[in-house]
Amino acid sequence: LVIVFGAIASGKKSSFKDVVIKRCQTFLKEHSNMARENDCEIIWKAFEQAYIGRDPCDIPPEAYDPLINSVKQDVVCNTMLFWSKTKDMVQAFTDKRDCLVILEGTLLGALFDGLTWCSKNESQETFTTDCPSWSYCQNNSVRSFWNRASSNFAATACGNVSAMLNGSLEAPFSSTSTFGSIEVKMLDHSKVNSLTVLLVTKETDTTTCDNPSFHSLQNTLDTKIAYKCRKVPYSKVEGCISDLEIPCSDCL
Ligand code: JS2
Repeated sequence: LVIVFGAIASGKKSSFKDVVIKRCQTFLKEHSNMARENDCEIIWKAFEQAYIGRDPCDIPPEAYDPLINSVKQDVVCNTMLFWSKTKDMVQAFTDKRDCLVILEGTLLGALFDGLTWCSKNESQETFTTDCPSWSYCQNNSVRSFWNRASSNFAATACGNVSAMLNGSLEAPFSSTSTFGSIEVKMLDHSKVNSLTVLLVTKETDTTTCDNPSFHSLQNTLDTKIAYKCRKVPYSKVEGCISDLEIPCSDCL
């Protein structure tokens, strides 16, 4: 029974590890210029050391520093896109275009997007179920990863960056969101010239660039970084998701 259990347990762990390693190998195949500087096994070991054998509510973001340092990816200035409450649309839009890159479109983000993981004290196992939920505790393994990865993504941003926000919400910007509480604050004015809010609005939406929540965004943003905002019709973004022939410049 122990052998069988061991096989199932190791199968469970290797199935999670297999998913991550497979994503890593696929990404490096699709971005062959990165293959020389990135080793999937080294990246996996740097990731696993952050949470294995630890209380799943005692994983601070800095536990992932070795992982951040193990992934080598040059950023392309003027392409970085942040987002909030627009995940599905943003991922659909950026999935097939390289003019705008989101965190989940980088090697680090692509490896763990949509996954759940944790361990526990004294264990060598990775669990993918019964892990603390996002809001159960501040320093859980998944939330600390996205906070640390988001902080790093914003800190490396350069040139003119954008943020796709949801014009169907009464307050498209929230200072407690990952975008508002981490990424806006990490933008470095010595590298970033401007932040443009792309406010995606449906015909029935009444939210505009004068929305009060954007005052909070501007108060959070470094005053040396130019702030811009413009409305983008949802129908336009949708059109560009379905027709890849439309150039980026005509989409936003
Ligand atoms: C991705 C996940 C998961 O700018 C964006 C991204 O860079 C992201 O890292 O942080 C920003 C979005 O977070 P925010 O502002 O809190 O928006 P949201 O829609 O309320 O939350 C989306 C979840 C963000 C963190 N996150 N990001 N892929 O699998 C994933 N899981 C979580 N929890």
